[in-house]
Amino acid sequence: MIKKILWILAFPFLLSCAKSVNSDVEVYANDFENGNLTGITKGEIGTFNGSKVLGQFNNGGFDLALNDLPAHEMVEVSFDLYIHDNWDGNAQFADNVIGPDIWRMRVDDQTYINTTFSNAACTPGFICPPQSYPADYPNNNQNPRVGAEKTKLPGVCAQRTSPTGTSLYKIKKRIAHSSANLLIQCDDKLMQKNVADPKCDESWSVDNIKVRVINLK
Ligand SMILES: [Ca+2]
Ligand SMILES: [Ca+2]
Repeated sequence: MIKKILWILAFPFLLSCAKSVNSDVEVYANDFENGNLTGITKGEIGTFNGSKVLGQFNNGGFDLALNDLPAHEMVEVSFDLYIHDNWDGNAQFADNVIGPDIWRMRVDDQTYINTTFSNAACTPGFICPPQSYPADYPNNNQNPRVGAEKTKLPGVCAQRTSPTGTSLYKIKKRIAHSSANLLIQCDDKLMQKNVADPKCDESWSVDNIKVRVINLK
């Protein structure tokens, strides 16, 4: 009888051992507070609003490579995306002097986000350029800051006033994926030809990157 009870108690554990991983496992989490750039190329640590972040970027970006992942069917990639200062969204007028301001995320060389953000102040009497997010660029026109989790956080550039400051977007993508290697790439194609220091006019950074691997069975 005792043997039977032990077997019943042990059975779920034997079943879980038969699986290669649990159903949902966090394999990467980085808030950048300790300066950890393992697996990241091209990125550097900055600060924003009292927190360490990856950035700020303008005509740049970062790669995050993860290897030796446990067996899985999906990955979930999530992070905070800060859009700093005067992004111009879909703006294409005046010979592309100020836009479009494109931001992209690719996973294993496949594009999952190819969008624009507008952080324009929308002052009466001035053109208020739309953004593509949460849809992709081109052919989508949303109001500035649609989909943002927070707006009017501080700006990053002391030399230039930014009435709209920084907008925070929560990015989360679940992707069918089974390879043991994962390459996440985020970059921008920011356009700002009419200022001496474009990075001071518009830039971006990320924080709290998390990657989970998921089995559906
Ligand atoms: Ca941080
Ligand atoms: Ca611009």
